[in-house]
Amino acid sequence: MSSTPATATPAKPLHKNEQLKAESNFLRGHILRDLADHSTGGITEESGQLTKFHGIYAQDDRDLRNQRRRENKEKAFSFMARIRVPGGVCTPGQWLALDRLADDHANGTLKLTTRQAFQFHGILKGDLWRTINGVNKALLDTIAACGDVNRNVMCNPNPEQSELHAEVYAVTKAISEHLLPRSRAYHELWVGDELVAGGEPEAEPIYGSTYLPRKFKIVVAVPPSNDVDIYAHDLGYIAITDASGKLIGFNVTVGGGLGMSHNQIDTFPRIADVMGFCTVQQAIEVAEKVVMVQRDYGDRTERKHARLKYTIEDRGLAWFRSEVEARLGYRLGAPRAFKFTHTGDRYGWVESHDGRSHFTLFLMSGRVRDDATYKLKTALREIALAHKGDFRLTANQNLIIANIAPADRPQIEALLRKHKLDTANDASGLKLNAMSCVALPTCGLALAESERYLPELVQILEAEFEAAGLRHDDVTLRITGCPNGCGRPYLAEIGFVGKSPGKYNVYLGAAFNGSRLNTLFKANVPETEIVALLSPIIRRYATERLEGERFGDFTIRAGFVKPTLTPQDFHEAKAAKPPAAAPAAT
Ligand code: SRM
Ligand code: SF4
Repeated sequence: MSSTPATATPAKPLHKNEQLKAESNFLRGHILRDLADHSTGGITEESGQLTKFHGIYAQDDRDLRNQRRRENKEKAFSFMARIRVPGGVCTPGQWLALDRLADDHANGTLKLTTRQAFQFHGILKGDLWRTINGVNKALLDTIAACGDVNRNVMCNPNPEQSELHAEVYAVTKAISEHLLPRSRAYHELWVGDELVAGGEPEAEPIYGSTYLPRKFKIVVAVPPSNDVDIYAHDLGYIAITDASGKLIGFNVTVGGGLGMSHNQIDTFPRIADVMGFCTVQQAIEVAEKVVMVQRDYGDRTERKHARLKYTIEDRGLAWFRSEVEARLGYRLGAPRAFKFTHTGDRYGWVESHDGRSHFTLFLMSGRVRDDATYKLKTALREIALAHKGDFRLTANQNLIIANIAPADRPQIEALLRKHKLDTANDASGLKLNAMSCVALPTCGLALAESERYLPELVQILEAEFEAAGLRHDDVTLRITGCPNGCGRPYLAEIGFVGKSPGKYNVYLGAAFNGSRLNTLFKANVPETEIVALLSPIIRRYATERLEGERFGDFTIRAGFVKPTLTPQDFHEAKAAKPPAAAPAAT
């Protein structure tokens, strides 16, 4: 097994990040030097690229940018840290530790992400070490939560099917562990007291010294729930069970991804393909080989073209499968039948067959904070103090208070009542299926508001649904502040993608079960025109829909948008344009 990527001579020069990674001494670079530099609250661009591999993003408060510029001050730098939580499972003790760290060193909020992770925002440079060290003391970490490596591995958190979940979760954890970078840099920098030595020879048997061309994401879905949005990810596993409900293996999906750039036709969201079937025992090596093929063939010259979806799009699924199979030394099986019915979460109480109870709670944008109107963080802290089971972060930014023993349920119920969380799920079908990305003020890439606009957006649209008699209809609504797709807007029945302040591209027509992308309905829509644009469609849906017809399906049947935005459409659009440069790494 080679430890360095076997790339042929590239037609284009490698992206500068490739050299940075190669010369970083396995992700150390000058991070330590930059952290010790008290003359600035930031770090260098190079260190900013490397800290991502440690789960840390350099950011600045964009609300303050203009003022700071006027005052001739440097940007209001701070850091975001993403905490890896494989499968989204954490203990009440870990929740409490993060709750405290958020108050002590970050902006006092906890953010549950669309990939079952936590984020802290607003950590000042001087507090970074204590924060990351504190995370590790809570037996969590931020390793590889970002960067050109495999990230947090997600899985369906459903505690109802507890035995199946335990099996699926075990595979999820094992894949996650197997694909972690082997470099000791993270531990030297953030965990141990010793300074970075860097003298020990190291190797990255899976990644090589330049890691992957780009980020890599893996999820495990358990039908009929597609809560993890399997088609949006580089590599996915669809759990297949026998007649008795026992896990027998997985359909393997590859090549999903959502990020795109406005007005760049060569970048596009892509639905993953089902590549084959593997047994439970084969799942880890399949992940390893898929990652290695992408390591060797992914485009290292153009980061916007470096995700696995483009490797597969350019070379074809058959080629990709045969590369993976050649490295495995065996053929993958034929995919088995499966059916997804929905992407969202199922709210409220459920009981598993062992008598334990689980409560799924809607959290707007996954943000946990205390503010003047409501003290959600305090409420969840009190629950964590009392709770003896575990917490599950969902792929929809929600929270499951899971595994409550029968004797403990009255106490949790009382706390939910006390904090009015027992009624938090009595919201409209639109709200309960709504997600946003973070966007302003922390995200450096945001073109428009997202998390801060979602409550208003939900309010104005749910009024329309309610007026049409559709308050309890589940319709997926997702918004992002830019086209990168962090809130998976291209898989929403109604998707908003930020174009510029106050303006959004509006997408319609995705499948409720996450199996079909939506299509651009109208570009550059000002916030003030959203209701006028969508209200007639909502009203027609109420009166013209067929029995059981979903909103996304209706918008297609009624002719508001074309059926789907498939890779084929992009091929055709591309064919109409002069050919793009050939992929470089072969
Ligand atoms: Fe994302 C970059 C937030 C899920 C596609 N994403 C970012 C950054 C780090 C901005 C940056 O690079 O400077 C955002 C930090 C904002 C902040 O202030 O916190 C950010 N992404 C998020 C989160 C927190 C959104 C949320 O509100 O939950 C999600 C964290 C997930 C996690 O725990 O790991 C998040 N990002 C996603 C998803 C959804 C998913 O994976 O299910 C996508 C689309 C799927 C995909 O990867 O294709 C996504 N994020 C991106 C991209 C576009 C990647 C691409 O292939 O083009 C970027 C930009 C980039 O990588 O250059 C990005
Ligand atoms: Fe930032 Fe864009 Fe992701 Fe939103 S979608 S968090 S604006 S990168």
